[in-house]
Amino acid sequence: MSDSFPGMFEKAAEVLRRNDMGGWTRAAPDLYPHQWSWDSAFISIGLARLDTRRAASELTTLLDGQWTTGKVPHIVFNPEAPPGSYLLGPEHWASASLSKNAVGTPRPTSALCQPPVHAIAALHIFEVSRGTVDEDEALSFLSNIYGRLLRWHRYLATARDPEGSGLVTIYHPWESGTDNSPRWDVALSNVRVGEMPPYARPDLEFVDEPSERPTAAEYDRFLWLVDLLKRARYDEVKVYGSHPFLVKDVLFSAILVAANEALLEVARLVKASDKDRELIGGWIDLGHRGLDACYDENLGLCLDHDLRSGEPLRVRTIAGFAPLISGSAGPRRRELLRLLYSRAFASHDGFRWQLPPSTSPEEARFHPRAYWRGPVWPVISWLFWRSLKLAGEDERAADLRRASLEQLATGGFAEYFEPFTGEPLGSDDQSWSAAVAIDWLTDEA
Ligand code: 9WN
Repeated sequence: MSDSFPGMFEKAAEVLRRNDMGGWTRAAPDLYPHQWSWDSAFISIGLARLDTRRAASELTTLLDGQWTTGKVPHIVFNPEAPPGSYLLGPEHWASASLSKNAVGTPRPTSALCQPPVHAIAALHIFEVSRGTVDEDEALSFLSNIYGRLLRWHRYLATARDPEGSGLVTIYHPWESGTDNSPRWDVALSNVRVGEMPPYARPDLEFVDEPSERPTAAEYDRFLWLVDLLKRARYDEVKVYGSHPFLVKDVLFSAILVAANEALLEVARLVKASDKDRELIGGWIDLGHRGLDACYDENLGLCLDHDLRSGEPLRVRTIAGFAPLISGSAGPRRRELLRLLYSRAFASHDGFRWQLPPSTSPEEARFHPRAYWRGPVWPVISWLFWRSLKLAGEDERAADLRRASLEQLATGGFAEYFEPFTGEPLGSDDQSWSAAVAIDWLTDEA
């Protein structure tokens, strides 16, 4: 265990224990009282260091909510959460009554999805158990979960990429996991909001200032997009034909490539068929090509594409470094790293730590406190750290890990951090922040 951050491991483990709902973990104590998809994947990465069996159940309880199409819903609801504690509860989504593809039991789900970190997490759980008494059990966990992960990735490769571009289409900024990023501003501005009943904002009760959360105009659009998906009864083909927000998301797509690399290794470990392995290998190649096609020479970044307007979404955010996450950067890797560590990103004057901000501080739409518009997210730092390590950039990876741990030691396990002051923002005791701290602390040992 790391000696440099005394007591931190225990504190992080305590956060996960307090947020443990018995087999699954709420994303945060008040602001997010349910099980979120990519949160759970990160949480299981941290849990693996505490208890591999419990880490495995984090993923399997989430996958119990998987739709028959293979989609893994972005929220699996907590039946015990007080009614109205989160704006869009299960009754609003009405997933099982609107779609025959949704599972209604044991816990209802939302109808969107989030970036597929799950195969990375499943492989991690196995790797942590390697050489211990739990190894056989972890291998049988992998064998059991493999089919579900394959179906999930197949859903993304087909329903979410009918063009065969290697890039995933999202229907809502919530699917990106970077909800309020300026990445979505232009595409959202083309969404005309229709009649909607008035609604309350429980999320604003759990943060210090409204500026830490999306604005009313943004929330109207978020809710309107959900209304439209409901009207289409969550039918993918109908949505693809009529939905006003259809965007190729490069960060989601890059995480899928990294997850497919992990899935390929899982396929090898569980002795899956050659056919399966070829299929996964094909998805990886296509993903690399898709990301390569989104590279913008002028900005030196990868750009999301709005399928409705046919235009790239030109704004400098963390998503632009997608090829680093997927390992698709090839000869551009050095350039991307130079930009990541330039004043336009992690080495901006006055930043407390050299960590990647969600939006470039040189963008007009940068805001150091606003949701996904500037602050630093520890889980995003973890994704970069993992990619740096895989690419053999050991020194940079070590620096990033240390800076992140200092940030968490100073501000606690907050949801996100102001990049200049290091002030913790959003929710306290966010599960995934505690989980990546645990992984970082154990990694040094
Ligand atoms: C909507 C739970 C989730 C994260 C997302 C983050 C935020 C939800 C919200 O919280 O999104 O899904 O209500 O703002 O943006 O990445 O998974 O932690």
